[in-house]
Amino acid sequence: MLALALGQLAARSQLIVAGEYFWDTDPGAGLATPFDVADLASIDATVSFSPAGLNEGNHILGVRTKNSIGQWSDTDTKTIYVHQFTGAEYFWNTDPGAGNGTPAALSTTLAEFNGNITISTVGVAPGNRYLGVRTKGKGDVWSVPKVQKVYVPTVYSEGEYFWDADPGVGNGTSFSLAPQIDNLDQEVAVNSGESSPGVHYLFSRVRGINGSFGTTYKKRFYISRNIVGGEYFWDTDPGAGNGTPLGVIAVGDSVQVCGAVTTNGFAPGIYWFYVRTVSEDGQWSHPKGVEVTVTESTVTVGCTGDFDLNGNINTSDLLLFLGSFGQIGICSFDITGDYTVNTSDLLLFLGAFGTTCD
Ligand SMILES: [Ca+2]
Ligand SMILES: [Ca+2]
Repeated sequence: MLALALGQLAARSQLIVAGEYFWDTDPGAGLATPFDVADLASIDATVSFSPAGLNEGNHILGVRTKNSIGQWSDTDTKTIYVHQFTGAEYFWNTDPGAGNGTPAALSTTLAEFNGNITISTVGVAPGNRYLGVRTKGKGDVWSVPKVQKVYVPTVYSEGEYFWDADPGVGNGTSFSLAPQIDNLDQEVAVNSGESSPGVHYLFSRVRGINGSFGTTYKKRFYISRNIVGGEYFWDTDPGAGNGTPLGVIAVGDSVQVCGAVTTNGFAPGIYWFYVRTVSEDGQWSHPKGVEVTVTESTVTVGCTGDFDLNGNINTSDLLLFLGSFGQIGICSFDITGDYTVNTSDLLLFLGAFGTTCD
């Protein structure tokens, strides 16, 4: 479409109520192609004139207006070069030569070409790129390409990850992403596979369509061990696995340990008591020690069933025992060593009832 400002036609004092235009040949006042005008004393607007049907080349455009008392203005004429477009093409970055670009469908074949053409970025690396467009006119002559810088955004669509050791770019475990531009916001499921317990590093990197993998990101993970046992020793480390075993009730990140440790036979003084645990994969922890001061004592040491440690197995012990009867997974009041307080413990307790510790 052609658009002209009509300010120059506002030469009448009367209200303008109509307008018309023609190309090349004047059909006579009132017989040309009408256009809408505002009912005003002057025209200061932009009106579009269709060049449909015109051949490429110079054409004369005639325009006139009519006032409220039916008088037509003088005809204003203007010579305009009308293009006829017969094709268009585009290219990225490097001009392959006229006629060798990617063909583009034209939305118009007429006049000033300002229509839309669809440009594909398939195969174009993200970043600032040069897009060249040219059109073909009368006689299939190509125009000089119009080249402009275009930012092709990164559209992330895939990535890869690996644990600990980089297998090389493109050799990680791949994952797909919903296409997203510039900023990523998506959760990705990661398989820890056969990773052994302990510290591991998870690496990941992503790439956009037509792009290469970018920065590799690193994240530290700790895959926990299950503790399955433990041992203790006094003062001198006999070596991992050579201590006195601990009774472990439950396995996991932490454990409950049963059993009593005696200092019977120790001379008064300061000792160090150490404990360490072992995990399911056979890894021993570093021993952890506490200082223990052993003093002379006349306190009677309890025996089986003497829960209140007073040297006698009697009703007060029975009451304590019954308070935990039926419980599972505890150390106290369990006599049989199965960490459960039940009838079998009761029978052993009753067998000792009324006796005195040696
Ligand atoms: Ca007692
Ligand atoms: Ca028991």
